[in-house]
Amino acid sequence: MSYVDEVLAKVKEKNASEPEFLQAVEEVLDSLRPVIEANEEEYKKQALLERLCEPERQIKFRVPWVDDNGQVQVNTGYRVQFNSAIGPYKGGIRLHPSVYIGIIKFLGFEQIFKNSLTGLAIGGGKGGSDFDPKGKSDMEIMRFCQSFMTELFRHIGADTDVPAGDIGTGGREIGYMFGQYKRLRNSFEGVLTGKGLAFGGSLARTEATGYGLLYLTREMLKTNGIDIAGKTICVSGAGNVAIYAIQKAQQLGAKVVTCSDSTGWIYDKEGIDVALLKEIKEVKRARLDAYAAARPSAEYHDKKAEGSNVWDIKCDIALPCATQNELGIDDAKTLVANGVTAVAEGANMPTTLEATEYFQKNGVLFAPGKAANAGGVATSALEMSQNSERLSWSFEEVDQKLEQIMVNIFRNLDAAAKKYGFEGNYVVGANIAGFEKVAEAMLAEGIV
Ligand code: NDP
Ligand code: 2IT
Repeated sequence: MSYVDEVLAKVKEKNASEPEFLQAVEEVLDSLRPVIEANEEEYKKQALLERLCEPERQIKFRVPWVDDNGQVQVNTGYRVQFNSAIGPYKGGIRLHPSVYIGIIKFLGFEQIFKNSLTGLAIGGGKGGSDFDPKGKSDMEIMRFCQSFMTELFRHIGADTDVPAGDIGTGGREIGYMFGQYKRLRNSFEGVLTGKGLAFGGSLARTEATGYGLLYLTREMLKTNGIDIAGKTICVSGAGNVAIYAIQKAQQLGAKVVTCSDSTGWIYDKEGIDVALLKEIKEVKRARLDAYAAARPSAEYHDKKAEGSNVWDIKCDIALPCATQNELGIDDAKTLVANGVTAVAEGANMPTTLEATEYFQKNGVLFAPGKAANAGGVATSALEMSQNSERLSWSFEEVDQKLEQIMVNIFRNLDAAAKKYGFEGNYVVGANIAGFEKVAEAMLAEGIV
C-alpha cells in the first residue's frame, strides 16, 4: 500500500463521523500523490502527512447567553488551530446551525493550503458555533458574540491566531467580538480581521473574496484564450462573497443572471441589480423574494417547492458562492449539457468530488476554492500588516495588491500542474503549490 493510501485509511478510521473533513482530506492527499511518491521514504519517516491531517490544537467550549425574553441559551463554540508552520493560525468564524467539529476541521484543513497559496505568512485555522444568527435581534447577536469571545480570547492574539468572518459572521459580529477582546485583554491589537474602518479594518476587505474570485477567474480564462467580457454567469449565494463577485463580474463586462439564499433563488434576465441586492441583504437582512417583488425582470423560485436551483439556468461560467456540497453531480451534468466553460469556487468546497471530476472530464475549466476564494484571507493578511504598522492603505492600493496576489496564485498553480504532468488540472496544481511551502517549513521546524 502506498504511503498516501496508508494515511488515508488511518484518517478515515479516526474521523469516521466527519464526512466533510474526510472529503477535504481525500481530495488533497489524492492530488499530492506525485509529490509524495517522489519523497516517499523521508515523508513517511517524518510522518509528515499524519501530522498534516492532525490539528495542532482543538478547542471546544460552552457559549451561554441570554435571549431577549430573559431565557438562557447554550451553544457550542469551536476553534481548530490546524497548522502554524508558516505563520499564526488564520481563518474565519462560521455561525450556522450546521456547525460541528467536522465542518470546522474541513474548513481549517482547506485553510492551510489556501493561506500558503497567498504567498503570505499565515497558518491555517477555523472556528465557529452552532448558533443561528437568523431572526436574532442586534442585542442577542451582541450577547452571543461577547460570550463567545469571553472564552476564545485566551486562545488567540495578533501573533498567535487571528480569526475573521465566514458564513453568519460579518462586520457587525466582528465589531462585537473585537470590543469584547479589547475589554478583556486591555489591549488594542489586530487580533481579528474584517474590522470596521474606524478601528483598524482594511479598505477592500469587504469586497476582497468576491473581487479576488473574479480576478482569478479572469486570469484562468485569459490563459485559455477566453475573454470574460460578454459572458453569462450564474452565481449562487447572496452573502458577502456572492454580492461582491456579482459586482466585480459586472465591472468586467459579464452579465450575472442568478443568486440564491437558503430558501430560494432569483433569475433576473436583465442582470442582477447589485444595489438592490445589497439593500435587501446587507441593510434589511431580508429574504430574496423581496428582490423579485422590487424588480419586474426577476423571477423568484422556491427551492423546496420546485426542487430547482440556479444551476438549471444556462450560463458560460458558474460561481458557487454559498456553502459546501451545494453543486452535485446532477447539477454538473445540467451545466455541462448547457455548455458551461468554467466553474470557479467562491465558497469552500461547494462542488462534490464527483461533480468536480465530471467537469474536468468534460473539459470545463475548474478553479478550486482554496485558490479561487483566497482573496479574502489574503486581504485579511494585508489588514494584519496595516495594523502592525498602524497605518491604513488606500482602496486602490489594497485592491491592486489583491489583484496581483490572485494572478500570482493562478500562475503558481498552473505551473505546479504542468511541472507534475497534470496540465490544466487546477485542483492538483493548487494542492501541490499550497503543500510545498508548508511541507518545507514543517520539515525544517522539526518534530513539533
Ligand atoms: P454569508 O453568511 O455572507 O452568506 C452565505 C450565503 O450562502 C447566504 O446567501 C446564505 O443564505 C447561503 N447559505 C449559507 N448556508 C447555506 C446552506 N446550508 N444552504 C443554502 N444556502 C446557504 O457568508 P459568506 O458569503 O461569507 O460565505 C459564503 C461561502 O464562502 C462559505 O463557504 C465561506 O466559507 C466561503 N468564504 C468566505 C470568505 C469570506 O471572506 N467571507 C472567504 C473565503 C471563502 P441564507 O442567508 O439564507 O443563510
Ligand atoms: O474561508 C476563508 O478563507 C474565510 N472565511 C476568510 C478567512 C480570513 O481570515 O479572512
